Amino acid sequence: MTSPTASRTIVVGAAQLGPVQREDSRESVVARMITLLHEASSRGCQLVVYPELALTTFFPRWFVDDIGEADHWYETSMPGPSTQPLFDEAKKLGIGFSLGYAELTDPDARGTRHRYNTQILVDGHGSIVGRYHKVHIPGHAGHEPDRPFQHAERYYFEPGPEGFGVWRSFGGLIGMMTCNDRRWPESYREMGLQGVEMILCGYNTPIHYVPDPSQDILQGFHNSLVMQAGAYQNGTWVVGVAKGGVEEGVDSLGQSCIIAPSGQIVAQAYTTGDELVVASCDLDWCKRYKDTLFDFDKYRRPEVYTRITSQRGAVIAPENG
Ligand code: ING
Repeated sequence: MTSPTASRTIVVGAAQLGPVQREDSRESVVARMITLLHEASSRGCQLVVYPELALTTFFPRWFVDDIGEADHWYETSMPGPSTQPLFDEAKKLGIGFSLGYAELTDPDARGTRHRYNTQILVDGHGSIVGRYHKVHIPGHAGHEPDRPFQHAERYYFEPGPEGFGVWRSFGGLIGMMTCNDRRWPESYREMGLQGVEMILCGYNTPIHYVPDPSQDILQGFHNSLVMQAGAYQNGTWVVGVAKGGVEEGVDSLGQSCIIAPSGQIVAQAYTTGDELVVASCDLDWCKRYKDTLFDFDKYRRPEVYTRITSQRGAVIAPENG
């Protein structure tokens, strides 16, 4: 138990990655991640957050008819041969990290292998203390040849069945979400109702949004809007970490940032390449919001929120009779 005066401050590094091209080996990416880890160590970080699908290029931008041809994009063990050096170096430095990757599980009881967009939380001793399977899977499931590039996440990944978790680690309550999850208020609230104090979120976000190009110019605004709102409305830190830059011809958003429970951006990337963004995060700041404005137990009215969990789509209000 920490003394009442000791602050529960975590120095966090958002380890943004620039593009990972199709031919880039996992080993070359892990080497870049270890370079960022060393910088994090020199800047006093206890926790480093890497992007979604950090180890490979964003392969859902292509469609393959036989999904087995995509198996090589997935990890079948974690750590595996290419990621063991990252685990070893982090353990040696006593730094924890969060890592996003494509997971192909072992066969389950029915012999089915599952494909998840996965994120793990590793403590400073090199142990995996949390595993999250992305809940909100955007994009499409079939080949759409007219698109300039695919976003076929619904073909390559199943939605995570477990929902959102919060883990006691780094002296606080740490949650995880991935990319499109950050656009849905339910993601933050599900963790907020578990007392979350810091949410770690990696993302790969193409600037060009094929279904509505008018949104392209707003990608940076929407990125910070949703994470700032989620942080404030749940009294939690949010760490958003991009894989940015032009990856296989697709311009992807950078703007990794660290957001306080007030909703303020306290640190932000200013490149679209490999860049470490560092902030000292006092977890006790969360109480200023959880114990006042957003005292859920005092102010929330779940008895009138029934639509939120009973409906998937909107049921449009009837014409005035
Ligand atoms: N990517 C995108 C995201 O939610 C997207 C999908 C792109 C949505 C552009 C809206 C606009 O940031 C992932 N991987 O979820």
